[in-house]
Amino acid sequence: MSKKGNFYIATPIYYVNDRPHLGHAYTTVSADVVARFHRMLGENVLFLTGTDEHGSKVEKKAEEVGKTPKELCDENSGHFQMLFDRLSISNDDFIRTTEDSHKESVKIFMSELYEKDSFYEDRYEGLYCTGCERFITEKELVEGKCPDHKTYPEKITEKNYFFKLKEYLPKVKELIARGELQVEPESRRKEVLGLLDNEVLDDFSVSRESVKWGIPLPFDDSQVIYVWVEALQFYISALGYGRDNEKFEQFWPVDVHVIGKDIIKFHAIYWPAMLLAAGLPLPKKIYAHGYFTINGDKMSKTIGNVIDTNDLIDSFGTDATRYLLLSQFPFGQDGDIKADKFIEQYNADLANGISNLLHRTLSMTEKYFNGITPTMAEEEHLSLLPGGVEALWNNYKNDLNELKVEKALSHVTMLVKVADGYIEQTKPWELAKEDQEKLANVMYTLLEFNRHISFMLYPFMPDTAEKMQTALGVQYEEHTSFDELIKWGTLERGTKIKKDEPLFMRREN
Ligand code: ME8
Repeated sequence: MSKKGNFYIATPIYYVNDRPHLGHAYTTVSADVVARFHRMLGENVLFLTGTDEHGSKVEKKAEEVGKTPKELCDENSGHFQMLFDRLSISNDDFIRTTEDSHKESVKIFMSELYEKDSFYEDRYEGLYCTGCERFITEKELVEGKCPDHKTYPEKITEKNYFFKLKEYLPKVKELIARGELQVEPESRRKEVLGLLDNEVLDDFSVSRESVKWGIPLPFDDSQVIYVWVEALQFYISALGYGRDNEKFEQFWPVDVHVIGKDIIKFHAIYWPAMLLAAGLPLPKKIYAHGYFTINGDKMSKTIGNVIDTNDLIDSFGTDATRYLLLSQFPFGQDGDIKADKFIEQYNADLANGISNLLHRTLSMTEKYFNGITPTMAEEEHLSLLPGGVEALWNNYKNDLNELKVEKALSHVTMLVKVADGYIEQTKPWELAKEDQEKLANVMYTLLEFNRHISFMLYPFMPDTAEKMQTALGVQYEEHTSFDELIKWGTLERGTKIKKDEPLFMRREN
């Protein structure tokens, strides 16, 4: 494929105080879809994820379970990496903030801000929620507790260095309002602009005196860098910031940060302000997706409805897990994961849908044309698909460019339905008795439908897409351009198909 420019996408780096959960899988699979789509467009993609390993949350958990922080980090970071492998995440690198290279870049960045006079020293007295890894105000508390973690915050009095956030807020606001720094979806942009309008944000502390598990401040080693301040810098330390600027020059600014809505303030306000202070370009886009519930309830250990992603993969396989996760509700909104309907949906969309369509198509090609893709005499007029596949591809492409992940996936389901309807309408088994030429057109059209489905599926279900292409005898050449690949009628006539086991077998409840 010809390279058309760079595309850098990153997920948050996840805390290692525990093993990964479904929320981490959701964000990472979604970002993987976008990364794979951009590779399909022929772009030079850099896709990063990783683990956020310092701070009091990890320090405390390690103490609780009788391990050193590093032991806990190694163990849980390993669980993240294993899970992402099992989910076919195509990340180009996996960054751990305990790596020396990250520490080195962070020290360089912090020294830079120090030299630019962006910090000042002060004593701080306040409430700290370890679960959130942030200071929390009295106003935010519900019955004295953090509303998210249902725990009492700690009262902290210590010497800290502060970042002059307020100096940069007008500029951040202006850039977001002008759309130069895109914050999406619109509801999140409004939320961020609201925060900036109400002037509720104060300078924030960039260091902690009482925490030991972290990176020391380069200009005062009695303090470690506040975990959020350090974690955000992963997006540039991973590019070799300050160490080897070649990759940094090539990929910064990031094209999109894909995050959950819980951490929008850090990404859309604090991070841009820190970059402005350092004189660096800002991210092009920050996209915050919604939070999900499971069968209508908040996913929680107390309710006992926590779904282990590994169990889902054991039971449905990698690609079906990816499909089930992404097809539930519009990306960007809050939604419900209807786990009690997984089997029903798996049977309807995957076993009876995608898998059955391919299997029927291949069986009929074997039966009527000895397994050879027939020559099409004339192009079929597809009344079921106004505008043809071209229009569908345009919508698919626009949706993925706008990160409407679930909407792009719905075009694939739609195309399967169109193809099923086409079989019912044309009845190949009747044509086989009376009209060979028409039968050849119909079978070619069906095979070509399956080829398009396979390519549309690729970002979502890469292994299934590959199996479909092997079955159809399609060679996916590196040099094939996206425009070529989405054209109608490029399936080669005379190709031998390879019918194998169905892609997805029906499952009993
Ligand atoms: O915040 N629904 O890490 P974290 C959807 N280390 N997504 C969810 C979710 C849910 N119910 N629960 C979690 C951190 N997520 C920091 C980030 S980045 C420089 C540092 C996802 O382990 C979502 O992406 O708490 C959310 O933003 C992320 O997990 C939080 O992961």
